[in-house]
Amino acid sequence: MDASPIVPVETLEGSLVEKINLLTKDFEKNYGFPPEFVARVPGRVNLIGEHIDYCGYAVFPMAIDQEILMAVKPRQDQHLELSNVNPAYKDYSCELMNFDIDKGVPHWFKYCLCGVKGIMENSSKTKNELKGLSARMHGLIPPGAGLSSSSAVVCAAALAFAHANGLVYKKQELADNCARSERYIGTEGGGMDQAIAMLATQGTAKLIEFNPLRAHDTKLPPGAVFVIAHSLAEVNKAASSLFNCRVMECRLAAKVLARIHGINPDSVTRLADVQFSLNKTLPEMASLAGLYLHDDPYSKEEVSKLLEMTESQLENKILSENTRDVNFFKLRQRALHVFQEAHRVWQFRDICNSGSVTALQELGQLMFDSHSSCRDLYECSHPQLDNLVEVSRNHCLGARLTGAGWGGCMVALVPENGVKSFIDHLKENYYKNLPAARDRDLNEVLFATQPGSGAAIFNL
Ligand code: NG1
Ligand code: MG
Repeated sequence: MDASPIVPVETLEGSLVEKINLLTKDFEKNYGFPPEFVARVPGRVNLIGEHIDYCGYAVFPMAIDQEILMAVKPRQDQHLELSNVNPAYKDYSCELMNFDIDKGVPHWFKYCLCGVKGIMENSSKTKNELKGLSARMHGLIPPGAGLSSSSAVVCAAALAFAHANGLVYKKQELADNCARSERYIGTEGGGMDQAIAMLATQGTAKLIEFNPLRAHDTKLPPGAVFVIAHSLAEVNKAASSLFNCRVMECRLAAKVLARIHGINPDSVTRLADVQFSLNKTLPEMASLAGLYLHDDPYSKEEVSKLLEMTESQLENKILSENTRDVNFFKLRQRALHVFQEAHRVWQFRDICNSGSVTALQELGQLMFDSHSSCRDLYECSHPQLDNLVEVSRNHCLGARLTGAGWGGCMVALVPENGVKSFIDHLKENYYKNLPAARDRDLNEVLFATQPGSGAAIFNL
C-alpha cells in the first residue's frame, strides 16, 4: 500500500478546487496568514453489514462525495488552534502537552483531538519534538446522519497533524490508528468508517475485513445506483449509551456462547472469536445462538453467574463506563443479527461477482432483510427511518438504514433509469409533509451517489 496520500493539486476536479479556494480565503481572513495544505476526508455509506465490524466481521461500505476539508498551517510552537467555518462550532485551542478528551459532551473539536492524540501516541518523534498547527475545518457531511462525519473529522485531523510534522504512515496504519483513537470520545466503535475513509478508491465499493485490515475492490453490477435519503431524525451516538450498549451485548453474547461451548470466556471479546474457535459457518453460528441463548433479556445477575464473576467484576472488567448501569441484555437477538448480517455481507459480495441477470433484485432483497434485522433484532432503527423504508419499498430494489441507526440515513438501491422517479417519489411521499423538511434544501439530504475516493492531502 502506498504511503501518505498526497495528491498533486493539478489532478483536482473543478468543484473541489473551488471549495479549497474558498476555504483558503476564509482561513486567511480568520488567521491573517495563508494555509499550507488542505486535508480532505470523505464520509461513507455502508451498503450492507451493520453493527458487525466491532464483532470482527467484514463490511461493505463505499466513500461518498461529501467530505470534511481541513486547511492547515503548521506552527513552530506546540499550540493547537482549531476553528470551523460553521459559526455554530466554536473555536478551540490548547497545548499539545496538556489536553484532555473527556467523555462528556461530544463537541466537534474533541474528534480533532482524538486524531491528534492517536498520532502523538504512535509517532517516531518524541512529544517534545512535535509541533502544533492552526486549522480551519469545513464540514460538508451532514452530522448525525450515519454518514460518518465523526470519523472523517478524526481522520482529517490525524492526517493533517501527521503531515504537518513530516510523519509518513501507510493508509492502513492511519486507519487502524484512527479507529483506536476515536474511542477516546467514549464510543466503542469498530474500524469500518476510518478504514473506508482512508482506503476508498473512486469507482469501487470495498469489502473490508479486519484483523488485519484488508480492503478488496468489489465492482457493483452495471446499472446499480445508490440513493441516500436522510430520515431527518438526527442522532449523535456519542451522546447516548445506545451504541455502546449494543457493543456490550455482543461482547457478553460472545462470552456466554464461549462458556456454553467449553471455551474460556476470557479468551474471547467478539462473536467472530467464538466462531473461529468452534470452526463453524455463519449459518451454523446463527443456529447455535438460536438454540443456546434464550429470548428473554439476561439480567446482570444471570450473566455474572454464567461467567463466574461478581456483578461488580462484570461492570468494571467488561462493561464500558457508560453501560455500567445497564441491567438487562438481549443476547440472543443481538447475536442472531450479527451472524445473519455477517452472512448477508458475503452473499452480497458473491452476487456482485456472479454476473447474474437478477443480481440487482437479489442485492435489493438482502438490503431489505438487513433493515428488518436492524429494526427487529438489533433495535437500532427509528420509526421515521422505518417509515422511509416502507415508503420506498415498491419504488426501489432494496433499502435499509445505514450507519449506526437510531435515526439518520437510509440507502436505497435503484436502477440507473429509475433514479429521478425514485427521488421524486420520496419528495412527494416522505418529505412533503414532514415538519423537519420545511426550509431544508432537499438536495443536501436526498441524493444519488457513486463510490468516491479516499483521504488525501493537497499541498497548496
Ligand atoms: P456511525 O454511523 O458513524 O455512527 C458506527 C461505527 C461503525 C459501525 C457502525 C454500525 C464508529 C466511529 N463508527 O458508525 O464502526 O459499527 O456504527 O455499523 O464508532
Ligand atoms: Mg460516526
